[in-house]
Amino acid sequence: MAGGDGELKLLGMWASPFVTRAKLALHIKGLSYDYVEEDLGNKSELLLSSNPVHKAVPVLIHNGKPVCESQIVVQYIDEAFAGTGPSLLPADPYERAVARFWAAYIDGKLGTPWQQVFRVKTDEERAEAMKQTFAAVDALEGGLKECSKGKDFFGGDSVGYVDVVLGGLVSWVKATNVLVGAELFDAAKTPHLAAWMDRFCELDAAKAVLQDVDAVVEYAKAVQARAAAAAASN
Ligand SMILES: N[C@@H](CCC(=O)N[C@@H](CS)C(=O)NCC(=O)O)C(=O)O
Repeated sequence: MAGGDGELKLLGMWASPFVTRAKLALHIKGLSYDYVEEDLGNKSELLLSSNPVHKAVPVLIHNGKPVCESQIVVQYIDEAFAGTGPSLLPADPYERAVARFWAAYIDGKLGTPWQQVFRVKTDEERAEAMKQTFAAVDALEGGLKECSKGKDFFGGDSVGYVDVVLGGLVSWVKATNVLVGAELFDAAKTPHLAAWMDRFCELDAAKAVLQDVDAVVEYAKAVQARAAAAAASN
């Protein structure tokens, strides 16, 4: 892997879908980097000083300078290493704007209710969160058609920015299917997204980087159990 453009260090946590985005982008660009696994219950001084605002992973440190927030990290990797590997963001400014729109949609409109599925306390709240999540998946099916123009990926013939942003979530999509008993990217309801996920998982970068789904399922169950125990003791 290339690494000639300075020192790259990624602060991460294995289960984080946001960290997975950064790993995917680095892999697709063919960049080598040092990976530091953080204990989010006992954050390192380096993490706290690199991301004092959010105190969250991922943080990419390039030649000593930290870049925070996964979508910004992916864009930074694409721009700072423009001459290395494939480009992620489209060259055309309008297409770039459309890609950024759908990337923002993924975290805002899809990610927000989806996270709630694991956090809410009642069955009614969970059903409402699932309803909103499925509505966002439906809209994203349209986003895939718009961005891909009928080709394999949001980026067209090859993976692009939105593919990396959504791709980071793939092991959590599969883990959600197991945990909730419903297919998030259902082949009957959202055939393009379902086919996209199968294709994405065949990429070398995905095989190298995506978390083991069973491990994510166990991790999610442990987080839920800790949250339930904390709520019961209050
Ligand atoms: N919007 C952020 C979200 C990052 C995030 O939520 N990271 C989690 C891990 S998945 C984290 O580090 N949380 C800090 C904590 O648990 O204290 C991004 O896209 O990078």
